[in-house]
Amino acid sequence: MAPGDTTVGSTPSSNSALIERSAGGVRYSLGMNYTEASLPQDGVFKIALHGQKTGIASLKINDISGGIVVRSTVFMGAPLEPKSRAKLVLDPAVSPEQLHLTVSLPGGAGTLSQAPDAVLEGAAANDSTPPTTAIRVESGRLTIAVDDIGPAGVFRTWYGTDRAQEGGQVYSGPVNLPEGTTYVWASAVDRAGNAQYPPTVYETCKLPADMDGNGKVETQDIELMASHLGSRHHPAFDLNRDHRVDDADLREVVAALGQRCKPEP
Ligand SMILES: [Ca+2]
Ligand SMILES: [Ca+2]
Repeated sequence: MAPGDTTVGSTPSSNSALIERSAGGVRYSLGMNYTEASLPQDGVFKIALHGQKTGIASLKINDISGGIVVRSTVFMGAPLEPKSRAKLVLDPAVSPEQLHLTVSLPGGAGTLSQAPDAVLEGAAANDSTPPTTAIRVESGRLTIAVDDIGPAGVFRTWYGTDRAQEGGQVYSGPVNLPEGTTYVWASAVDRAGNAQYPPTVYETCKLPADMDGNGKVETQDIELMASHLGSRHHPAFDLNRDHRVDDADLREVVAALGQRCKPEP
């Protein structure tokens, strides 16, 4: 997957990165949407993200002067996996546009070099308000309206039809939904890395065991549940709401096998 060519995404309910706390003078914060490093504008700093699990991680570098953020350099969606690394060398002699985040892929599968997706200054660098989305579905056609609050500007809008909100696609204009779609989520992220969470949800029926949102409970929903057994903090899969995803939740999907959505009047 090449940077800037990301076609699959997921909601930022968790961060796949852990920062290496090696550089003095840098204040780190590992947020839900992005990992942030705030630093004074002097000296050379090396920043490393350590992949904790498969997912995407965004990195925001804040240049601090007089206690305020004067510039943010934002790298969106570096693909990380367990044991992969993303590294960045910050040098005051190098302009932010020339910086590169180098992502080393696990198993010696090479590296990706990612240029910044945004270099923001002033009010845009201090934008901390995520955009909001509104979903409209008419005759199976999806339209997403994005309301961008704050000066940074929208970076990307995602949508998906799975209840787990993991199988996202980039939204670039009205699109026909797969036949039988009864569940749609949408989320947008701005150029400062602020992502809407939780996403906006549109559903035409209540069928929680329909994990892939296609309106029917089938074996593929059992398979989806089975692949998430043992995961925590996953409300879509925790059907009996006991804060665990285990055999009890799997049994609920099996018991619902064959059920179909009845569109609400
Ligand atoms: Ca299904
Ligand atoms: Ca459970």
